[in-house]
Amino acid sequence: MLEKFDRYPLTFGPTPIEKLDRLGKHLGEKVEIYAKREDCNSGLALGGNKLRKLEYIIPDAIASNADTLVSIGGVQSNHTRMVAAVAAKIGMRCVLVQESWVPHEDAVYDRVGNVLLSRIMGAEVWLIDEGFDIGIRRSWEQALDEVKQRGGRPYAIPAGASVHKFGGLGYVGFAEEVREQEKQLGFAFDFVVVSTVTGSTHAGMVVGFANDGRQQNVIGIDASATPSKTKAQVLQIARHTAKLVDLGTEIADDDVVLLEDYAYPCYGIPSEETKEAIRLCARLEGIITDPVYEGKSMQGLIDLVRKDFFPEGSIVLFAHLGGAPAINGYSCTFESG
Ligand code: 5PA
Repeated sequence: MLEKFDRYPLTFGPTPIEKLDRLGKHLGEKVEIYAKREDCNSGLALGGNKLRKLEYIIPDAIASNADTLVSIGGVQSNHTRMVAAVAAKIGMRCVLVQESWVPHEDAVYDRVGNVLLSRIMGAEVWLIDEGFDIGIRRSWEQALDEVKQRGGRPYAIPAGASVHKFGGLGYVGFAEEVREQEKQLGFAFDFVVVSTVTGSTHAGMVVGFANDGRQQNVIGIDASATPSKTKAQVLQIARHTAKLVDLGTEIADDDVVLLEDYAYPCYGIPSEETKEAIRLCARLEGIITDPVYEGKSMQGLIDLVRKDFFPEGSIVLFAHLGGAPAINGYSCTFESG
């Protein structure tokens, strides 16, 4: 579905799929659990889901003759870290607007983890005191204006690379890759569990899996705590992306399955249950999930298995999208492990 689009390679290639045997056993062997390791997808600054998206965006940035990538996220945004890494890799400058999306407690929250890595990679980091919102932000538009005023040529990448015209393509590719891997594995996954905030990861999967009618088996776990806005954005990106790739069928409202029960108390703050899920996955599998995104989708996966949401014998694929560097901003949360 993606042959006609330019792609700038930023990842190692297809990401590994591995079985989470001990987690599956711990949960009573009712389902088989696998993880697709998008968190191990690249040598660029610890990798993660944004690189699949950026692979289809960077050719447009280069063609536009830009010299500066300008993007936005929270203080511990993984996305802005990935934009900083890509800017370094392709030889562009990088300006990052990092807003106070999370009411955090750690004293070093704005010094460690993702923001630390972005600074090391040479990005200009603007810390802005504004709250969480996945939409287009004034601070980002101001950064774009400022780059122009300085004589630079900015290229705009929205939050999570999501509402960019090509933002949904990368995760269409994920679905195609899973289909290929299923042929080698000799079975198909019944469900895919994915963490959803700005929406293009989930939206791309919906379009990619719609190709064989499995779009409603993509189970989005909302981590934004603003689920109606997030769901609307997933739908909008999925519909736009479906047209781009000539899917040939319409995306219906109920093709986007977004579960709202795990984002509490708010974006970026883990509940007790999220922390338990992070510990359980780490202690049974040695896999690190973070308090903002994958900790919540892992919590959702565990709870859904316990609640028998998945029919007995289902084969479930957990999309591990990365995000571990942010855990450095949560040292108080885990000071006793
Ligand atoms: C993010 C997003 P979407 O934004 O495409 O819905 O992806 C959700 C998601 N897992 C899931 C990880 C590790 C993520 O980083 N991160 C954002 C960021 O600024 O880092 C866009 C919010």
